[in-house]
Amino acid sequence: MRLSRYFLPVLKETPGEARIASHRLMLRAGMIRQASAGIYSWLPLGFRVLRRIEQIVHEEQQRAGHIPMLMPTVQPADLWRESGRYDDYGEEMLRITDRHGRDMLYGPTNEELITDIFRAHISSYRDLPLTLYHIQWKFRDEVRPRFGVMRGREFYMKDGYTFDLTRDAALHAYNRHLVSYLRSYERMGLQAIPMRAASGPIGGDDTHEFLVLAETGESAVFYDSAVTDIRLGARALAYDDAAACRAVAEEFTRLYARTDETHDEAKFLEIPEARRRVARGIEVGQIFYFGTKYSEPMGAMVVNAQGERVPVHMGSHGIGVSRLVGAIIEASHDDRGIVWPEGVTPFHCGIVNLKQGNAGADAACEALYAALTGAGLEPLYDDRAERAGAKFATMDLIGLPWRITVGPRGLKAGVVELTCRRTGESEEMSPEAAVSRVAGRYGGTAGG
Ligand code: P5A
Repeated sequence: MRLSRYFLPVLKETPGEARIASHRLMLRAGMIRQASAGIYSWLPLGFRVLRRIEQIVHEEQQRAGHIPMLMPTVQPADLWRESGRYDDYGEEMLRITDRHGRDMLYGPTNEELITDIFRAHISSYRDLPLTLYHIQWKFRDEVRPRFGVMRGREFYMKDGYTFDLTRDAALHAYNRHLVSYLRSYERMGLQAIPMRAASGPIGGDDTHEFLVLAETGESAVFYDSAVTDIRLGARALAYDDAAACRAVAEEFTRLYARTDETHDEAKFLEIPEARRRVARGIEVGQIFYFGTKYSEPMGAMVVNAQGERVPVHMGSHGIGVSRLVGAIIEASHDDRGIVWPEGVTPFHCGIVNLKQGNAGADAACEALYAALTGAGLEPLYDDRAERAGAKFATMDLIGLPWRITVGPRGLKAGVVELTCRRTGESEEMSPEAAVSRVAGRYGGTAGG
């Protein structure tokens, strides 16, 4: 993409309404624009990051064997009357009446709708286990929408629903989700710690939230600092193997880590004092096992091997896709702007032409652009007739991991400058070396 033809409305001034870094930076970098309280348009740069996060979530869900689909945003109230949640959900639910006077709602979540689909089509244990998921906009009329996309009213969520014959099988599905979520967050350059939590309006007793540690997080968390040393890394994951999934889940949930809703001071005090941590975190996902809470009242039954009709065991599992954009920035920025992890960056590399209009510099930038594109990367070329300082400030603000700077003086010596956004370190090298260095950083993930 050439910046002269792109739509990147960066703001010079820091917007007054933004109280945390991620909100400020998303507005300044021209990623989002508020349409109404807690409701945002995703401008091109923000949309690119949202799509990359969504893509990682799709890939990891499908790697775990989960099946993508798409349900609507607007749902009939009658389904929610069957589960009993139409009244229980309260004022957070946006209720709508259509022209025929029918009660509808903008979905805050989809347990009822998926249970209705299940009961219409599945009646035998032979069709289990089944995990269906979608990534779709949700609406919750939060009392205090704030911090930009972090606590929105309209927000983008991946929500998956599991159907199993027994509690044990449903717990395998729970653990499988736990593992696939850990892997997704790691690919986004984030550490999200699973913490025992409360289930709220979704229900059930078994639930974990995934928290990214950040001072600006809305949740108070209590944990053993040793949990922050555990990583999945590149290990092979056998998603169909219940024992293997359980082992990974236990490894990550064995140590004390809880939100304030389930905090137990006596247990906390058993942690060696030097490892006790009280901090704040951003909730980027939550998994639930709630058994037959929806299947029983809604009649989602299967016939088991003994010929009996039994309610199916269910769980639901969510990732806050739009919130993650803010959470990643909260975890990765400096005074100059965003520092994107390579896994989610909107463009793989920036190209800065120090002397636009200089034939040699222009040609070298064009050649770099072609070579990077040819290597499967998406560069952003700042080809505007701006001074160098302004170009650097924009690149730093939007946070691309790598920048190649091209100027007539370097070109005379046959070199360009490659700069790492995170460390600020620069190195001179030939244009070919810069391209292969950047391409090497992205390995198999380019274009993803
Ligand atoms: C699980 C999937 C559920 O709704 N039903 C379907 C279950 N869980 S949840 O914890 O309530 O939401 C899942 C994730 O969505 C994000 N989230 C939000 N993001 C932005 N703004 C909001 N107002 C908001 N509310 C929830 C969180 O990341 C949460 O973990």
